[in-house]
Amino acid sequence: MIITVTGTPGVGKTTLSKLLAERLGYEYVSVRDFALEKGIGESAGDEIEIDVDELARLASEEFRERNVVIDGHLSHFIPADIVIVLRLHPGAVAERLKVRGYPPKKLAENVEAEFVDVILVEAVEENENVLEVDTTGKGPEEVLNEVLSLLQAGIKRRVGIVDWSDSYGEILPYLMEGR
Ligand code: DAT
Repeated sequence: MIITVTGTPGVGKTTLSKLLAERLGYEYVSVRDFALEKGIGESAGDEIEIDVDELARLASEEFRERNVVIDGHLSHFIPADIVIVLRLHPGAVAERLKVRGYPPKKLAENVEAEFVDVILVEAVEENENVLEVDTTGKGPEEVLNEVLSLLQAGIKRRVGIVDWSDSYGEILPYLMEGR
């Protein structure tokens, strides 16, 4: 079983993926580490650029017979049994990325991406089985329990559960600062 955990940077993918892998007894895999190990990631400053077609091909080959939770904002390009898309209010994304020291332009790009559902849209284009989970105001254990309940109930698709349009006024200063 391959479960991928995706979402905008800062939404809590790594935190959830590790908890979920531990609870299910699955292996935890980071897309970044996998890509570097396989030589399909190219360094671009502090980030890496990954060839997503190669990522999908090599990950399918590698994890076909294994139980894994794969963490990364490109993980939804990997063929999976279930894709979990974590969502977080864009204002909260901005706060987390500020704490992480993101420069204004990169921060604004990611806040805007969360605002307009970029990763959710990509995920539903790639896979039927997408579970969207709103993490706003929820601690890691609460998010974990929500995901476990959905998996245990056998729910394979749940999308369209958030609407960030009301947050525009709040995120506008970040967008302006990143121009
Ligand atoms: P990502 O992997 O999506 O970039 P992360 O797991 O590294 O995100 O989390 C980003 C920061 O937010 C990190 O300091 C841990 C914190 N965090 C993660 N999940 C959280 C939650 N549900 N509630 C509060 N803080 C959380």
